[in-house]
This record gives sequence, C-alpha cells and structure tokens, in this order.
Amino acid sequence: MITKNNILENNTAKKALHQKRFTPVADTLTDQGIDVESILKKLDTFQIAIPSWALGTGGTRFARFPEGGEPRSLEEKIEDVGLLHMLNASSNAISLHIPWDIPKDAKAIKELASSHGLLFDAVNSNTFQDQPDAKVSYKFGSLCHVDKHVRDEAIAHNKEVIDHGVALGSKALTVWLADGSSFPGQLNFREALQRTQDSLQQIYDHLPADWKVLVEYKPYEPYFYSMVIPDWGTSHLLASSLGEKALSLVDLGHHLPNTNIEQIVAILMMQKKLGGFHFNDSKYGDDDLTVASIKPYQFFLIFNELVDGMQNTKNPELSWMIDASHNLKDPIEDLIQAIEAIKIAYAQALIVDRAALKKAQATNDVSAAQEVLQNAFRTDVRALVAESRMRMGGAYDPLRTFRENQIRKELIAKRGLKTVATGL
Ligand code: AOS
Ligand code: ZN
Ligand code: ZN
Ligand code: ZN
Repeated sequence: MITKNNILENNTAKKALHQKRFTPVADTLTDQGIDVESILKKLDTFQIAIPSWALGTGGTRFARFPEGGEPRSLEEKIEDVGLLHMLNASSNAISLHIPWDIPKDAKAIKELASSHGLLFDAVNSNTFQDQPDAKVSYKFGSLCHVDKHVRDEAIAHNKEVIDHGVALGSKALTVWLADGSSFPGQLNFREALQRTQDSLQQIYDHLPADWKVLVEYKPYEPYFYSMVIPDWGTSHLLASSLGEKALSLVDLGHHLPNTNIEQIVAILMMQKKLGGFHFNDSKYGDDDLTVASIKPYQFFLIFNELVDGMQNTKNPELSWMIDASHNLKDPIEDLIQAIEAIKIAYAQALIVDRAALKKAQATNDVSAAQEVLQNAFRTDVRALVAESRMRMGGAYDPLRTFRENQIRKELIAKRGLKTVATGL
C-alpha cells in the first residue's frame, strides 16, 4: 500500500511543474491586493467529513454494479477514509450511519481512526428502514408515526445513536427523516409535524451539553405526496422550537429544481441556525452526484454566502460533510473529486473582492457586482489548492496518485471482487 513517503517523493518530483502553475496565479492575486498566504492558511485547515456509507458503490433501485474491493467492515471503511485523508489532507473525519456501521468496540474503533488521523463528525440515525430484528415497522413513519410505540422505538434509537457518538468523541447527531405520505389524506399534516416536534424534543433532551442536533429536510422521496420536513423553513421552525443546540442541515440535493440555495444559506446564517452541509450535486432531485459536477457556479455562489456568513454573522461552526452516491465511478475517485471541488469553490469564494462587492451593492452597480463574483469564479485556483494540500502532506494530484499506485487493484486483491459495503 501507498505510504506518506511515496507521496512526498512524488511531490518532490512534481515541484517544478507545480511552481510553473502556482507562481502566475499567486502573482495575479497579489497584484489584486489579495493576501495569498492567508488564503492558503484557510485552505490548510479546511476539513470535510466522509460519510461511512459512501465508500461502497451505490446503486439505483434498478441495479447496483459493484466496483470490487469495497470495505467489508467499519474498520475497512476507516482505512479507506484514512487513505483519502493521506492523499488530500482534507478529510480528517468520518460521519457514521447507525446501524449500518455500529462500532462494537468504540475504544478500538476510536484508536484505529486516530491512528489514521481521523475524528468522528456527526452520527446519523436511521429510521427509514426496518432492521431484521425490528420490533416495530417504520413503513408509515417514525418520529411522526400515529402509534406511540413506534415513535418511542424511533426516539430510543436516536438516543442510542447519540450514545454511540459520545463513545467515539462525536459532537452532533444528524436526523434525516423519511417520514411522509404518498397520497392525499394519508396524514394529517399538522398532527404529523406536532408529533415529530414532540419526538425530536425528547431526543434533544438526551443531547450532551456540547452537542448539536442537525435537522435535515427534503421535499420528496421516499414519499411522493408530502414529507413531514419538506423544506428549510420547516427544518428551521423545528430547530428554533427545540433550542440552541438544534440547527438546520442543508443537503444540496434536497431542493426542487432551481431553488436559490445560496439565499437559504444566507438566511439561515443570519438566524445563526445553519448547522452544516451534505455536499453533492443534482440535476433533477436527490441525485447525489459528485459535488459541482453539474452546477459549479451555483456551488461557488453558495460558498460565497458561506464565506460572507462566516465573516459577518455569529453562526456556529459548521459541519462539512459529503453525502454522495457513487454508481458509476470508483467511490474513492469520486470522493477525491468531491473534496477537490469543495476546496476550489472555497478558494474562489475566499478571493472574492468583498470591499468591491459591498461598494457595488451600495451604489446599485449591478454590472460591477457581477464582475466581482465572476472574476473570482473564473480564476483558476487549482494550483492554490494543490499548494495548500502539499504543505499539509497531501499529494500533488490525489486522483493520479490513486491511479498510478493501482490502489483499487490492491484493495480488490485484499478484499475480493465481490464485496458489498453497507449503505444505500
Ligand atoms: C437522504 O436522502 C439523506 O440525504 C440522508 O442524509 C441519508 O441519511 C443519507 O443519504 C444516507 O442514506
Ligand atoms: Zn443527506
Ligand atoms: Zn439525500
Ligand atoms: Zn442527497
């Protein structure tokens, strides 16, 4: 398997090539009055959590075409995230989904993760499937269910997930509810939301003092008439009524086409209620495609609001997580591309001339405002991202390194061709 030393040796070999790319962009930015060093420092420490369910090949409801060499256990998932982190120096955390990835021996799992330099970000509960030993069924909902027994089971599960998270050093619970209805009349909207709020309150009361609960929303799927938490407004309403530790989580694929997500980000940050992200991209719905593979400009505009919000609001620190499904690509390659896309958008948002933008806004100079944003978006910052990555010990070109070292081939040799990782 590839080592840190291999990466460093390769970086040294690429040094001249890198300088040729890095110097012109650094000079151009410096000429524009931008402090390149301070931008690099921000990139250096930026970390994005990898979900434990994204390391295997996903599928659609029609078929799944496994890549081979998928992690067969939580331990192997941690190894894969460790490998990713070694390559890109930007994914130092893992977001666990329970019960898909129950840490049987929390201490050992924590130690293994830390040997790879990894922490645990938000833990995710799962009340959208019936597990083999389930006492109740979530077919008609979980926290919103009409039957108190079912709600109690779902609440107890969420509390257990918090407990698992505590043992691992995690600091947040993400709740995504599949609860909803597929036909008019099936659910009383008001009562379903009220039951959900009451159930969430019980989960909230189980949170340790330094924890957060992140409430995800989604307009449709798996139900196709109504979802109990369909949009950011409902998520925000719940988070506000629950208390300070409750925040909204934005999954980029959980909006109807053309929704202005950047505005949602701005509003939630103004309210100090944005908790974090599930990064992915979407063309039609919850497609879970690679970050910025479809709408890179929108993604940049979202980061532009994030940077503005991080500088000018008191919004709490955000949880950055990927939530993607890899149907056609090698999951590790896809994650490498996702992290790269996130860092590019972040870097572009950091080089936005905020003073010029403010001035354009104050004088209603619409053309100038557009120029400011597009100047940043059209700057090729890849060499900046590479510079920061190499400073942090990552690879000059993680995807290339992954391929040249034939890592997937090695994983297949070790784990087999017909392995199936837990997840969707
Ligand atoms: C589902 O659509 C949501 O994006 C959730 O975050 C979900 O828990 C995750 O995708 C794992 O399936
Ligand atoms: Zn999500
Ligand atoms: Zn989703
Ligand atoms: Zn999604």
